[in-house]
This record gives sequence, C-alpha cells and structure tokens, in this order.
Amino acid sequence: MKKVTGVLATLCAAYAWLRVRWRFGFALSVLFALAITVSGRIAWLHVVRHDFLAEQGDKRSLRHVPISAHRGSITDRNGEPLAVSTPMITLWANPLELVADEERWPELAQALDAKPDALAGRIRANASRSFMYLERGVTPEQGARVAALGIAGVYQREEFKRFYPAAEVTAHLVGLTDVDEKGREGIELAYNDWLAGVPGKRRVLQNRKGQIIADIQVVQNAKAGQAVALSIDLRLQYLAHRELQRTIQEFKAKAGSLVMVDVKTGEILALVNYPTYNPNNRATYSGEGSRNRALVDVFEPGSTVKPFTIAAALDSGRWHPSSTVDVGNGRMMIGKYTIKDVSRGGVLDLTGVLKKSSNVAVSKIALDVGGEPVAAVMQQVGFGIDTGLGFPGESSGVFPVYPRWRSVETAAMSYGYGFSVTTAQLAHAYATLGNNGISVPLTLLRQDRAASQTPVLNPHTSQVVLEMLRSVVEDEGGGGARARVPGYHVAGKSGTAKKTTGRGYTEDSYRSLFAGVGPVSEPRIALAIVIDEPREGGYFGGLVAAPAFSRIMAGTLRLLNVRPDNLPESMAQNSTQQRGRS
Ligand code: VPP
Repeated sequence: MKKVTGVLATLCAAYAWLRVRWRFGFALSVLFALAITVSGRIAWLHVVRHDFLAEQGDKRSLRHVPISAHRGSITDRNGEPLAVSTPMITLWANPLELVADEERWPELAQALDAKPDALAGRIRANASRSFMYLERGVTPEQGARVAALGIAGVYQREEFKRFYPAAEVTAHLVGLTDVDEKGREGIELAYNDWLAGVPGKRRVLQNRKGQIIADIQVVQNAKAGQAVALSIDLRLQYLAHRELQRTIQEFKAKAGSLVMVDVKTGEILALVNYPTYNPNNRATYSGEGSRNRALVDVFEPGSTVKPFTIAAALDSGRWHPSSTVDVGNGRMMIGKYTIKDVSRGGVLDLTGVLKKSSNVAVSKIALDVGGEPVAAVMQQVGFGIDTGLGFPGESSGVFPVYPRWRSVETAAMSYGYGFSVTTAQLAHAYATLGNNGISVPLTLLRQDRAASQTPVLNPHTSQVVLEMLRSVVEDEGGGGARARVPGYHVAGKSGTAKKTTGRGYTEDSYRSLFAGVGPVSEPRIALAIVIDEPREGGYFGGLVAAPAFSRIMAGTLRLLNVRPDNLPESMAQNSTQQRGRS
C-alpha cells in the first residue's frame, strides 16, 4: 500500500512538473511564433513591399502643384494691347494653422483691407479645414505686404488675370476668358490653344496638416502662350466705334454693325457692333451685347448689291454704261408680284439706275442677262460663301442654289432680296470691287499682304462700276451725297430694306445700309455699315448710314496718310510738297 502511495506520489510530482514544463513550453512556442510572424511581416514590408509603400508614403507627403503659364497677349496690328494677362496674387490660408495665432488676425485683416470681425468669422467657420481663400486677385504689392507679416498658415500663389484695355471697343472681336483663363468667346476662344501655353509642375513636400514644408524641384517649367496680332488698327476701331454709337443714338436705332477692310490685303482693320459690353466687368455681359453681329447675323442686303447686278450685266457684253432702261411709272408686274421703285422713274442709263436706285431697272436688266450669270457674280464676290475667319459662330449667309432661276427670284436677287449676307460679306464684296475685281480672302490676323488673289470680276468692269458709284456719291441727286469725303473721291451705295417677320415684310421697321470704297483713284479701304431699325429722324440708308460712312472714311484716310485725290489744283501741289518733306 505504501508502495502504491509512493508511486502515485511520484506520478503526481511528475505530472505537476510536466504540467509546469508544458505551460512553459507552450508559452515559449507562442512567443517564438509571434517573433517569427513579426519579423516575417517586417521582412515582407521592408523587402517585398518596400517600393509600393515608399510610393504610398510619398503620395501622402509629396505633391505636384501647377505653375500657371503666362497666357499670350492679343494686340492690334501695331502692337497695342487688346488682351493682357497681368500677374495677380491669390492669398489663401490653412485654418488649422491659423487658429493657433488668433491674436494676429486683426493685423491680417488690416493688410487684407477686410473687417476684423468678418475675417475672424470666416476663419472660425473653416477651422477644421486645411484650405480657405483669403483674397483672390490682389496686386503683387498687397501680396508682399501680407507676406511681410509672417503669419503662420498664410500662403500665396501667383496667378494671372486677363485685362482688356480697349474694353467695349474690341469686346466682340477679342472675346473673353473664364476665371481659369480658358478662352470662352471670340479670338480668346478661337486661338485658345495658341494663347494658352502649357502649365508647369512643381514638386513640394507637405506635412500631415497640408502645410508645404519644402520645395523639392520644378518638374516642368511653364511654357508661356504665344501672342496673337490682329489685323485691327485700334485707332480706326475707336473711330468706327464712336461713329457707329453716335449714329445709333441719333436715330434711336436698335443695333448696328460695321466692317472695314484693307482692299489690298483683305485684312479687317475695324469691326464694330452695337450694343456692346465691358469684358472687364462681367456684370455688363448679355447675350444681345456680346453677339458679334458683323460676323454672325445675316440680313437681306437690299440695294447695296445692285452694283454687282450691273457688273454682271456689263460682263455679259449685252449692256454698256450708256445702255438705257425705261422704268416707266416705276412699277412692274411679274406674275402676281409688283416691283416698285421708291423714287420717280423715266429713262435711265446704268449710272442713273444706281443713282435713282431703281428696283424696276435692275430687275429688267437681270431678267435680260439671266438669273444664273447674276447669281454667279453674287457668289464670286462672296455672298453665301464662308468668310473663313475661323471665328466662333461665323455665318456664311444664305444663297439659294436654284437649278433654274425663275423670273421672280431673279428680279428679287437683282436688288438684294431672297438671299442673306453678313456685314463682313458685304464689306468683302466691295473690297473686291475696289481691288480691280480681284478677290482676296478676309483675315482677322495681321498679315500685311494678300494670302491669295483670285480674279473674279473683269478689271475693266470693276473700274466702270466704281466710277458709277462715285457718281452716286458726287452727283447731285445721286442718293449718296451724305457719304462725301472732303479731299477724296469715294464710291458707294445706300440701301434701305424692310425687315421681315414670320409673316413677310414689315411696313414700319427697316435696315439702313451704306457700303463703299475710297479713294476711287487707288482704293485702299472698303467699308460697310448696317444700322438696324432706326426709329427717329428717318430710315433711308442715304440719310442714316451715309453720314457715318463719310466721317469714318474721312478719319481713316487721314490717319493712314492716304494721298488726297480730290483737292483743288493749288492745294494738291501743296500736299505733294508736304509729303516730300516728311
Ligand atoms: S430708295 O434702293 O437707301 O437712300 O426699295 O424693302 O422693294 O420688293 N432706299 N429701298 N424695298 N422691299 N421686297 C430706297 C433710296 C433709299 C430703296 C433702296 C435711294 C431713297 C436709300 C427699297 C425698299 C423700301 C424693300 C421700299 C424701303 C422689300 C422686299 C422691296 C419702301 C422702304 C421688295 C420684296 C420703303 C422682294 O434701297
């Protein structure tokens, strides 16, 4: 029994010992396994996943910040600025940092020209964020003043702001950019890629709060945008703007547009619309005020195209300047349609047809020549053809393509109805007439010489028609007396066209036009003016639009130093001497 007890005791002791050892072994192996796992994990992270993790870390602390590229400027043909980007400072803050420095807020507010309470309120409202704007678009001087305070959490960034020195005078043409300096309208939109340049990149190191701790490197320098030099001459643009505005106010008109072309190069020297807006003040922006009517809006050109009907007649060989038409009582029936003249009839030679602006006469002439040849001339001088300026919304006008021209259509076309054109197309057609019948493409870019030259009218015909249009302006009763320019011979034609509504021609709203070239001896300038709905003081083109034509043409020829071709003998000599001296 004692033996049994002894064995049991031994067993128990062994058991107890084993139990202790087992626990110890177990604990040991657990610790060992843990150590293996941890070091394995360390090895895994350090060796296998190292690159990935390093990259992730950098992503959280290294940032690329953009460097804005300087947007190219837009200038007139002489380098006068029309759109420029000026450096501006954007001040921003990290409220997480700024809250710590509350006693300095009043100083900051003073430097920002802000009310201390308002600033404090804004900082508190953003207290949990790491970014807030303090002020956008301040001058570099003000930016420097704020920086000099050395308040932690206040940062600045250089940006650019677009400024338009000629404001409403060039608004429709130059267009504008959005807040991020992306082109939205006009040349700013059409040439955006060229103007914009390429933004650069800077690598910076940030801490957990988003503070920039260090500038690492410039990864890519910003590439500045390129400048665009327009064909516009700002002096002529101002002159044209002033006179168009004055005309619209004088006759209480709704709107107007004007295009001036260098006859030899096709360059648009002035392009003006009214109403307008100030691109520096977006509050003045409206759909009506921002439309570039001269390139976008189309209208029936009325009598201003009669010279081209006459050109087609002369080119046909069936008509000569001395050929006559009898317009009888100034009325003519074609089927159920009546063609009427505004002024009295009689027997007219071709110059007389233009001077009296007889609808009946040009209709008879066109019916004799045939619709196709007349339509061909209209298209050759550019009606219905894309003006190719690349301007957003630019219109080609509407010129119908009839396989056969019927009499009504032919007659209406001969005096400017049944098709529609832009003011730019009208100026272009007159430029071709003034350029010996050679068509040169229009351009809004400074070019100094014709991009191409296409003869479209017989040179002799062009000269004869131009001479007739000189009579329209210079002869008594020619209808264009108000377009005369002292010292120069100019040629031109008025037009008055009833406007259409959905239900045909109105009896109380008109479009008054005048188009012409000068000086006649060696044409330099073509000018087309359209006044939309004059309401007071008359509505005939010869009364409303011709005076503006005269003043703008006079100012232009003088500014461009064009030699007068219509001075009395003694004065002409004087002028030659002066020119020789300068
Ligand atoms: S005569 O030559 O501009 O100085 O004939 O709108 O005739 O058949 N213009 N205007 N017609 N329609 N359909 C005048 C003028 C003056 C003339 C012109 C030298 C004194 C000037 C018109 C014009 C008209 C017209 C007639 C205007 C409408 C369309 C037609 C009456 C104002 C016509 C249908 C009153 C195809 O420009």
